[in-house]
Amino acid sequence: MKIVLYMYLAICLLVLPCVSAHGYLAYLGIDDGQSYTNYTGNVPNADPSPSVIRQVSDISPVKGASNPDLNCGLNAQFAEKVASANPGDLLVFDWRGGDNTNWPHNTGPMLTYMTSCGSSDCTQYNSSSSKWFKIAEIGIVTNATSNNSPVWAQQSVMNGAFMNVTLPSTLSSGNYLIRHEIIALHLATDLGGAEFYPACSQVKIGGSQPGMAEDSEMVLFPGGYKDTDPGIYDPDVYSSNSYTFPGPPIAAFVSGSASTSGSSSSSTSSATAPASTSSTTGPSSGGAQSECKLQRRMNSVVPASTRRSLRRGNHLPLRTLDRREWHGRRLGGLLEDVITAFGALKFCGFWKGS
Ligand SMILES: [Cu+2]
Repeated sequence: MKIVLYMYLAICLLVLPCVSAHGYLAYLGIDDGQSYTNYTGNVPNADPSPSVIRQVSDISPVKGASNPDLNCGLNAQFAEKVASANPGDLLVFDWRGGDNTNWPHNTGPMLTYMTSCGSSDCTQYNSSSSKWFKIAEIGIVTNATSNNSPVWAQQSVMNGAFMNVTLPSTLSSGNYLIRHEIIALHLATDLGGAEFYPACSQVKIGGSQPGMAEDSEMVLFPGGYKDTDPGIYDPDVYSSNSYTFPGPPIAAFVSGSASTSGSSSSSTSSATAPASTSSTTGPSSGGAQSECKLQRRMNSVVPASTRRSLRRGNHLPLRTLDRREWHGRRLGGLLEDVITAFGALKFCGFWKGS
């Protein structure tokens, strides 16, 4: 067993792809029902092109709930551009692994927050003391593709799906950062093991609606989470089908808007409303989770260049998944620890010297 581990480690360190066990937000799409605009994010640490997505310095996760990088990702930089969107538009988040393959993790929730940039256009807005409100969250779902067994929604992202979130239909106009976050919990059985992947996008919301979060519904990042939160330090993550989301509740005005958009879908967009409703997560997930949708079949307005194949038949029940992947997870966790330790020893010098 140890021999296998060392061999795997050696191969891993020599052949860099194992670095891609993390990832980043590669694209943000905005679908208004008539047209689809796809914004490209910058590969972490690459020479940046103008984007609406704030570039991070590495595909690695943010570790620790009090880490300043919990705000917008590792060493996040201001982005040059601002996306235009309107209340009720569909946000389409396309997460990728570092080598541009599928997102590598399948355990843990996905959450979406927003904060106002005030009167500025967000391109120079420092959000470290800005208050964020939650507009969506999704965790364990039960649906037809999982044979009605509980499964993390993140599994579908690993399988190649986009993550869809509808902008609240009463969201007041103005300049906002959208903070979409994946929390990977495969190491969360240890305190501090959770991996945070926040990504911030700069948008300008049109219209003239009144919807805003209450002050009591808003949090700072860092500040909104604690390492000991049950949804962050989760010893039962492999044995339980229940999950407690970290952070504040979804702002009340959002769910108010959800029922409004349901009854007036014809006035918003006949193209997206049925599509997003049909991909909801089934009877057990009402309310808040219905705001947060996975795009399981390709929307016809998504350009062919951005379409990614959805692998079918890969939606295993949670417990089956646990058994099959437990060893892989333990190995992966150990590998991360070892690689981190090697990094601390300035591995390259160590390697050459030996
Ligand atoms: Cu990772």
